[in-house]
Amino acid sequence: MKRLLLFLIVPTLALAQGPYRVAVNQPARYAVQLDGTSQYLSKSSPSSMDLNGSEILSNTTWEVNTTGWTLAAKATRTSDQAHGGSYSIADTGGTLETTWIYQTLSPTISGYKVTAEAWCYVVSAAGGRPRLVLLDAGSVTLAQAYADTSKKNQWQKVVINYNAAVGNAIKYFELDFSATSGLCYWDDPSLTQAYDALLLARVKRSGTTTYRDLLRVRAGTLNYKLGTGTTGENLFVCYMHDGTTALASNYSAGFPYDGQWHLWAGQIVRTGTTGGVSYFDGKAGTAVNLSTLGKLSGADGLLIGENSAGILLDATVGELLVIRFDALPSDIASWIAYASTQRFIPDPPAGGTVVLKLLGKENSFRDQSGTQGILTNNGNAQTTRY
Ligand SMILES: [Ca+2]
Repeated sequence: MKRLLLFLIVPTLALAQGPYRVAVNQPARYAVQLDGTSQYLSKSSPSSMDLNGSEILSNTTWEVNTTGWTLAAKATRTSDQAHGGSYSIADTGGTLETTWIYQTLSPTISGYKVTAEAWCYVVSAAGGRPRLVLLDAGSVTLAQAYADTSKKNQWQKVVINYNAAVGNAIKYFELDFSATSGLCYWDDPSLTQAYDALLLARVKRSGTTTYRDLLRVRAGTLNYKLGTGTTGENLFVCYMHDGTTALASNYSAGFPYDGQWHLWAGQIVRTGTTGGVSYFDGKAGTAVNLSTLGKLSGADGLLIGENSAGILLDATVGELLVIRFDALPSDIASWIAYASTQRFIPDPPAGGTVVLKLLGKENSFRDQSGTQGILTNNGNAQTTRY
């Protein structure tokens, strides 16, 4: 009789829960416990965490020649200055037609988002500014960005993030310097795809509130912190770094170090002005502008729970995912809210490609190539099943 009752009760309970659980604070199935003193996970050469595609431009160093580029009369290859290597291109101010340096893109670039950038060294500028510009086949300006002429005699990065999926095709990548007079140098131009990205982590933490890095990809490209040590110790920060500029997207309502499981998410969209958003248990923080963020590629090492300076995280880490998209779905906030109520982080939304997946069970990760690479378990961190 007891057995019969169980048969009756168990399915009834399951049905009562419905197809979707609505509770937050769902535990991870497995999790890695990091003690904050000796334990972290690492991999020296993740096969790919790249949130940019390969370089589209040719001959981006000008170390040997200027092949592939059209230089107007006032643009000259020189070894007087260089951002990378020994050579750059000097540009003296003048009319547009006398100062441009451009590369014609073949095929034209369309159907996805791009990051365009170049390094500029301003010596002097009167009546104008050095400019990076993307043009269509009719030489109509699609997007442009200027060097800051108040920053003299130093290299600065000029960045454009442009959505060629909804805008016109890019035909020309151009640097110029319309001014009455002046001198600047250009070096290391770049044009790459700019993937959107979504980071998700199921983590619980209690006790200390000092900020610690959850995920760091060395070479300063992608950084995911728990809290911040500067303005309150209780923030969740999705912190992105392109090697030059750091931009933080804060969820500042106060992260409770309450020993409960919480789902944290951060989105990276570089086009537009509201692309950086952090989420805590499905609730969105204030959006920030990431449009000046340059390339996020260049990963040469992966750290989970360590900041590369030996500062370690004290937390229990369940799932950790980084998903990239050609374009993040517009309804991503509702998907994150849904994910925050699930026992396991659900499959990525349509169009997403998982570039990092940490499973606490295996201390392993899966990258975008589908191969699974075992992380080095420093300090013998223990895995727990919940
Ligand atoms: Ca160079």
